[in-house]
Amino acid sequence: MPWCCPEPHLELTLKSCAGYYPILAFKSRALGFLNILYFMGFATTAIHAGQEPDSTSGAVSIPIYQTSTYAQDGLGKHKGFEYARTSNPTRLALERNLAALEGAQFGYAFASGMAAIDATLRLVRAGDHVIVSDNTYGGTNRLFKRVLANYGIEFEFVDTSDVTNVESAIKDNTRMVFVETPTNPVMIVTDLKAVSDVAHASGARVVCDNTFMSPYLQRPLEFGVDIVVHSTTKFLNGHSDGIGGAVVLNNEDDANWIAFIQNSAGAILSPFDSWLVMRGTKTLALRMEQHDKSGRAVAAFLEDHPKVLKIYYPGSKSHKQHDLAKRQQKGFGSMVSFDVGSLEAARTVLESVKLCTLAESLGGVETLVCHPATMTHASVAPEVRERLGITDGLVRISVGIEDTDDIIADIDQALSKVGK
Ligand code: P1T
Repeated sequence: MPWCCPEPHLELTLKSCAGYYPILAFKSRALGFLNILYFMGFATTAIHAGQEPDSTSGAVSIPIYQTSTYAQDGLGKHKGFEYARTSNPTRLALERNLAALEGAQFGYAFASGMAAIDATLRLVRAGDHVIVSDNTYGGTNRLFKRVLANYGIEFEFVDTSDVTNVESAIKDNTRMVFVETPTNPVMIVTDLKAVSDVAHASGARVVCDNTFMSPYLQRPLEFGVDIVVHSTTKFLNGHSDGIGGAVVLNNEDDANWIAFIQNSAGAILSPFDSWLVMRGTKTLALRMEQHDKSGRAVAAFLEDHPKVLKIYYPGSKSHKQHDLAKRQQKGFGSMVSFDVGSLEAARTVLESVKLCTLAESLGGVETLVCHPATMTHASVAPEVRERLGITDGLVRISVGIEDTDDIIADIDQALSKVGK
């Protein structure tokens, strides 16, 4: 699929001004569209967007500009950078890269996925109403219900997989619809185009947490979504060695406000962590292909396994929204959840794995297993967990990129211990 550049002539400007990269890079934040490569594929964009060789040394890998401030030539005379909370060349290179990967004009990198979501919610105010997918990452639910609700924002949690629920929840003061798709951990899929149409008809913005898919497998802006948020901690970084988050979007007014919040509240991604995420995105296309391949294989193995009561994977034909996932996503990814019926059985699986690691988080090269009810979703009310299917017997796997057969053999031997 071609990647469009709204202002093709600026491609030339970018190349001819390469020697002035930091200044140009700074301007690109304001101009936005410079960060979109012209007619390039995803892997090429991932490797090159925002990655012009360093103007001073020619370094092919963007240097880690480990500085808090920048020397100025005179009052009001500087090279586009004044203070590193506001802007940093390494972070800016990543922001341009992430924006390009989602097909957006503007990108902002934050200290964590939660910081990115928190900054995005600063687009609404006290008295506003926000509709949220009833299954999200537990930390998102906690931030909305236990923190932001104290500041007069009204949150309403609905099953966004049925667009009529969104439609009937909309009120005069609805300003945002926040969806996660597929959801963490029970993999509910929301129709991004349908929800965007309904929300836009009443003037509300749509935000999508695209962490589980990464832009390689799903690009929500193409379906009308206004803002994409990520925990870059996951597939974008891909190596389980940094916490980070991102907000990408096209609306210039909203982008200016996100930049203002980023600078005012200061939850920025450090230069080193920005560099780590850029190192990760360069191999995103390759990694996601392998994640997707092994995710499908693990899901197929679990689906037929006698000790597994239920699996949650949009790639499975038994998944209620398999057809929607097929239309909206380029693949199904590597997040698979399955129910083994009891806490005892789940504990056996989680404590018997040898290659897989029992840990929170996901999206890294190594396979991780976790117990959502007591780990990632412990902050969600027990009755809500029960209703969503986050039972004591639910196990979640983030399938890594080790050899597929080795991953399956490990899960197989762990499942064989259940009931013994
Ligand atoms: O951990 P952090 O970088 O702040 O990202 C938060 C977050 C946001 N959105 C989704 C969909 C997530 O899954 C997460 C973090 N999730 C885990 C740590 C987890 O193990 O599920």
